Amino acid sequence: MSSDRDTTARAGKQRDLDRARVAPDDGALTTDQGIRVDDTDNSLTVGERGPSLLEDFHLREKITHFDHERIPERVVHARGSGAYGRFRPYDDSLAEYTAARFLCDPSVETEVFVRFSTVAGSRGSADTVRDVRGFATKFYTEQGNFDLVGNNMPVFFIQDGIKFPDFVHAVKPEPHNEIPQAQSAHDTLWDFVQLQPETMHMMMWLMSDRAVPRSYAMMEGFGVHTFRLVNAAGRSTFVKFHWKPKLGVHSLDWDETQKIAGKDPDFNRRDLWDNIENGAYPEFELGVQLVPEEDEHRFGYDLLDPTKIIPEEEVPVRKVGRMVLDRNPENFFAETEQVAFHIGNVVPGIDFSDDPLLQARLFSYLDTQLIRLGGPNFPQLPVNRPIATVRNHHRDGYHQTEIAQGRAAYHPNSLSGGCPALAGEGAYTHFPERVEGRKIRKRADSFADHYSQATLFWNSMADWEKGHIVSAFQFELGKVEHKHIREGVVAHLNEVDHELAVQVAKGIGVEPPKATGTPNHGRTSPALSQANTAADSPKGRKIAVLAADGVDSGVVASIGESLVGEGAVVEILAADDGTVQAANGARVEVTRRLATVASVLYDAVVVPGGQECVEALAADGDAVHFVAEAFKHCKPVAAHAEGRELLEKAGIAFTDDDPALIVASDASVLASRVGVAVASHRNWTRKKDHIPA
Ligand code: HDE
Repeated sequence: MSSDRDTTARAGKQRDLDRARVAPDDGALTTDQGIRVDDTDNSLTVGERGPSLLEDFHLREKITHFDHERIPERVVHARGSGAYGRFRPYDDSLAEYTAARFLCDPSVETEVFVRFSTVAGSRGSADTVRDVRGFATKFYTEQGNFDLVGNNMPVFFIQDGIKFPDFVHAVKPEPHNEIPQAQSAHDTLWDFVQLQPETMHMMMWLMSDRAVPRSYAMMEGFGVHTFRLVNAAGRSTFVKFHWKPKLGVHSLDWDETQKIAGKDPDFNRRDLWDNIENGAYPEFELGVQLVPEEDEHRFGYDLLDPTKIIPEEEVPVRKVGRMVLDRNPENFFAETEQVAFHIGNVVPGIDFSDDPLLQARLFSYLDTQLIRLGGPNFPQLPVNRPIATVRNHHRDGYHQTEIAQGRAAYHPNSLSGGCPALAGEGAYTHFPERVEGRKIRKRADSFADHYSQATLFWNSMADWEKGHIVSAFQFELGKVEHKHIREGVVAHLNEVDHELAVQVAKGIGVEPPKATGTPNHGRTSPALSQANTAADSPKGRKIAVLAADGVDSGVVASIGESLVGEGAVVEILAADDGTVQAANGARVEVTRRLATVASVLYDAVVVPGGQECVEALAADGDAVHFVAEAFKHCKPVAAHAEGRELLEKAGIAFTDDDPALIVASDASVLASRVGVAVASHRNWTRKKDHIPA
């Protein structure tokens, strides 16, 4: 392994970005033409109270630039957050399957830019809405840019890209009144669903906890479609791409998500930013499911159908490398907004399949950037520029920033010595797939099964996950005004699972189906359940410690000592900013005023002992609510000594079978139990319905 090369590769993209970085300096203010300006607060007017003059070039330029600051937001995935990072394969084992060097040379570290997003909402919408999350990665490889433009769910709503405008029109705010923002709970989406049963598998995912991730660092990513890996000898293997988060897959409580949308609409964005600033870097492993060409038809579903997964139990996910996100962008607009992903950006060794959704995407991504970024030169933008050298005869166009020298902008030429010459070695070669057939408009018969994998998903859920899914369907359909739409969806659910349909129907005033639809096949895929995910690290978690005068500072110290080193954040919350006086006379620094935060912004709450402190907290409605609400959202709630009294005041009943309800009189025991509980995320089976929201 060559460390010199690592440093060069690592520095490659960041060094390239340096060319565009403009640091603030202490020179004088100027216009865009470099004219020095001594007054930017007063327009040029006739006398003190007279009209403004058109000749005021500084006023005109300043206002004009401002008037043109906005560009169209993305038509989908408008709200997003980005970060830079690096990827390295574990070993060279993929060399047998692909010529893509960044996937099989462990001495190469490839820089990446990742943008996470929601799909339906506008650029300013809240982060924690029920929605799919985009997970798009740009690898700046030595062979050119490779974009893996995935989602946090492994299937999609439709099978053919020609339906995409219909689907997006249905899920976006309704056209007559532009309501609701960033919500799927409305008539047009569910109307589309009930008329288009190919959506059913994806709707199961969308109604599950996957649609409300706790953190971008705690969700899986999927390339969705079947792609191809092609090796140096030209042999193709089908592949599905996966991102597996090191922290496991964890989600928010639905009631909590709605409250966060008001308390901190930037919740996931802030989490990503803060964790990177704190050094708690999000980490993902890249996984692949490989299917030899000759096995294409051995599954009971079509590998080209994007509403199907290959269950991990059927073809294991092989982990081939690791990605770490370790650097925040410096300018949101320049980087996160202007980044342009394109599923067609592939490097030698990676190719497409004939999935009709994928094929339509190959058109859409380049097309959309032309309107969004205003012309064909967006690949020159700093965040989009490859580190591989670009040489071609493309010329001119809006926002051209390069000065292409020479006379010959055509091929072949003799005036530039024939340059750029056609690549010999290392050129991209399309896989010579053999295809033949008649031109027709017809969905393949092999795409006809819309229910059995929806059933597989349902069967694989833990009881608490099933409960959340039923509640989600009831919530969403409960907002649908047209009864026939509610009925239509229930009829489809009856084909997924009878019990599911009956439970949903009961909550939404629809007659439960009497007869079972398609019988449940009983198969499961345990990998689909979040109950089986990793839950062993408190990294990136936020723990609230409530405090008032008289607090036991030993508990505050123990919690900090045991968790901060593990990458968690501990915050001391009190009625006012400043300090509180501990029982031993020490001053304890307050991180935030209680009134500026809420329990929904934390993963766990700790109530230290100290009689005076606990009495003060018990008299403070905000503190009592904080504890009750954390308990309701199934979070670890911990009390030291007298702290228990606050929990009782909050209506919490103590049971022995709740590992996330912690009472201890020894501060270090308390701290270590909080650490374990917060790593385990939530006790989703807790009985808490009696606690008011
Ligand atoms: Fe996209 N999608 N999409 N999509 N998509 C866009 O491209 C489109 C689909 C995904 O952070 C747009 O630059 C069509 C599946 C992500 O900048 C647009 C179809 C998956 C992002 C577009 C799909 C995705 C986009 C809007 C059906 C998961 C955000 C802005 C044929 C595998 C990328 C843009 C970012 C963005 C079209 C379906 C993921 C309009 C036509 C399936 C993560 O080009």
